[in-house]
Amino acid sequence: MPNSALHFNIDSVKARLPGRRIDWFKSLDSTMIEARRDLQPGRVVVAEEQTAGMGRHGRKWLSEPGAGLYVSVILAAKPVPVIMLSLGLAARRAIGCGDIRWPNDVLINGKKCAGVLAQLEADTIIAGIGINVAQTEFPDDLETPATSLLLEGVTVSREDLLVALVEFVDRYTRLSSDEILREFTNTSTYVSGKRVRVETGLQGVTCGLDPAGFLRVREDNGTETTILAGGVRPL
Ligand code: BT5
Repeated sequence: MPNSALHFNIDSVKARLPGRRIDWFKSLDSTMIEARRDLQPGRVVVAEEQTAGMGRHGRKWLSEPGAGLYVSVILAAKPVPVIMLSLGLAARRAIGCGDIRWPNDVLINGKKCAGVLAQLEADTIIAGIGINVAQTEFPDDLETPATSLLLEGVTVSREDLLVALVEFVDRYTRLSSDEILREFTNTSTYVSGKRVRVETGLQGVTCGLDPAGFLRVREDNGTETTILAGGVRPL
């Protein structure tokens, strides 16, 4: 187990985010489940480990104790697709490098080091963000090869990363839709000119975002489709 597991200094995080409600847990099933217990906008739920970490569409998120950042932030509701993009941007900015695979996986050298899940709950959105920080290995049967910041030579404490993440989530979720779409388009190599396969099986070249933040894909026969659900994989 990485040393940082023994020393997560939640007090230093709270001191740097004064006035912010941050609930830290040694172990949770999922920060998404704990967040649902009290949907106070702005509340941050963090766990050292998750025993039932969630991915999208019922998938699982590996949440090794002390090796990653497992966070949920409660947001006042906004249009979901654009919020999804803003959360990917926030995670990438907190990490300080990487590409974003639409809608919001952060990849470093083509490997996934952060994932985002957003759930609508009453009139809020629970934004769940997982960042791989200090893992030294991953199973090889994951959908996309995985990596951690440590494996990629990015050195950052989980405390600094959490403070940056909360600040960037605040900043990006306050931007207008146009600003988010512009920044996402400038940041992600997946927005245009990338040959991809969509989870539905459709294949083509990406050709921009629609005004709601959905990805457009042009098939070889010229048909353009808006991808409303499911991820994309490079071909
Ligand atoms: C995601 O799902 O990428 C969203 C992950 C969100 C995790 C956070 S942690 C805090 C909060 N509380 C939770 O319970 N969840 C959120 P998706 O795109 O469906 O990716 C899941 C897939 O990625 C899995 O099916 C695996 O193949 C792979 N995977 C699982 N754990 C991984 C990890 N730690 N790093 C990289 N890939 C992983």
